[in-house]
Amino acid sequence: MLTKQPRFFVLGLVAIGSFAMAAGVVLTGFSAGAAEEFNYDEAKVGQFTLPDPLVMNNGEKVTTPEQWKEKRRGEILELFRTHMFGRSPAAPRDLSFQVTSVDKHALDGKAIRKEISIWFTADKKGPRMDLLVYLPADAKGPVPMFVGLNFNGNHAISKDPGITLSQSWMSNDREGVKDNRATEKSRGSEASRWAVEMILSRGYGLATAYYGDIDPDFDDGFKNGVQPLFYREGQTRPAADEWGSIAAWAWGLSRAMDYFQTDADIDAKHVAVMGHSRLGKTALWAGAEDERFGIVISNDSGCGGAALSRRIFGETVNRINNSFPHWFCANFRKYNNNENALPMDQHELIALAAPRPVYVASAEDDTWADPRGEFLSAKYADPVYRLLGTSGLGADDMPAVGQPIMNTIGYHIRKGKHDVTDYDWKCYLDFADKHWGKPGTKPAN
Ligand code: GTR
Repeated sequence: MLTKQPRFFVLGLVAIGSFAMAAGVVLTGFSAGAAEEFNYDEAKVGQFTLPDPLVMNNGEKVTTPEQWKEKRRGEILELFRTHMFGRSPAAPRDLSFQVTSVDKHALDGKAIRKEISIWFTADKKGPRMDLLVYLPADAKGPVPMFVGLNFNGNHAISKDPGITLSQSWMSNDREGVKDNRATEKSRGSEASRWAVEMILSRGYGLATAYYGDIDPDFDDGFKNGVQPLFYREGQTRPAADEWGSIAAWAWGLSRAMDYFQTDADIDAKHVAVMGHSRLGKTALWAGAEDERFGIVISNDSGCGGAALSRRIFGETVNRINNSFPHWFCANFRKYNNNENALPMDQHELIALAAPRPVYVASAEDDTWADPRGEFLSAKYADPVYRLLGTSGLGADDMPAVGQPIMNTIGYHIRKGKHDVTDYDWKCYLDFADKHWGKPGTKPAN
């Protein structure tokens, strides 16, 4: 048993694998002087000691599922709130939903498409999140779902001309965006990352919203986005332990879940939350904060997501806090070039999904996200999953490229770059089928 090995959390050097590649491609465009902000050399990873998820803050060992559920899980959640993502408010009392469109013959009759506006305040002043929902047209009952935020607006996930073009602020470097607003040219620009027809043909629904609806992704001192809706009198920005943008995006996913619970066409007990990259970090945090998500999926989430911070490989804490000062809470900056002082590490973020199925996916060429660090997080979450009576990850070594592991913790590394591909989606669908049973059949467990 891993938990009985005193040296378990002391990790040594790991061999230079196929993941250590030349930094050139990834680093293009990075500013001069950034040389110490990242590392691609396994030899420099050295030794580090991970916090043990099964030891309480007071040093007591966690030996029963009850201790995990009643004490330790809450402790770890608080560590991530205080030191990394920041604390988010509870669901607003005056949340409201308005179904703005329904088309029962979308995608050549294959789908029902709905659009729902979600307001966070009673007076319906912005910001507002627009949710796009696709359901298989032939569904016999409430549909299990995948939900995730998108980067370019709902209209970008498919060429479907019936999706309302987003009106929200968008970065001009996104395809088809002019003067910070989407144009018709951006329709379908993110379609390769959303296997809409595959998902529907497997009997699942898909829901998505534009992440910028919740909090535009730039550092404006938290003047826009949802944070100001919750400021105390006189407050002008979140306190050092209050929500940054990732926590806000995750909070938005929970508001989508609030909606699912009101929609009889949706099986809200079977909703998998999925996200890519910064939105993969977001999916992990959403799954940690909100146990209504039945499966949690991280696609290439890297630093601040699935990758262990203490490996200091690829993107580092210092680098991410400097590039994206608004993503995490201000307290996280204390750990810039100081990863070993973190009272937690990312394997414990994976463990916060326990005992629910969780899937971590990496890509071979995505060294910036540290595939090995992502795998090791999954591996070192395993003792928590085992304590809770599940099969955990059930693997000590990284699998070969294209050989997914599908236990209660799933993991794969596929060939290719930082992206979401049909291969990734096929694995997520297989994983959901395995744990929930194929839609329309009796659940497997
Ligand atoms: C990168 C960032 C990563 C990842 C990625 C993305 O610039 O360094 O942490 O989040 O963006 O979201 O695409």
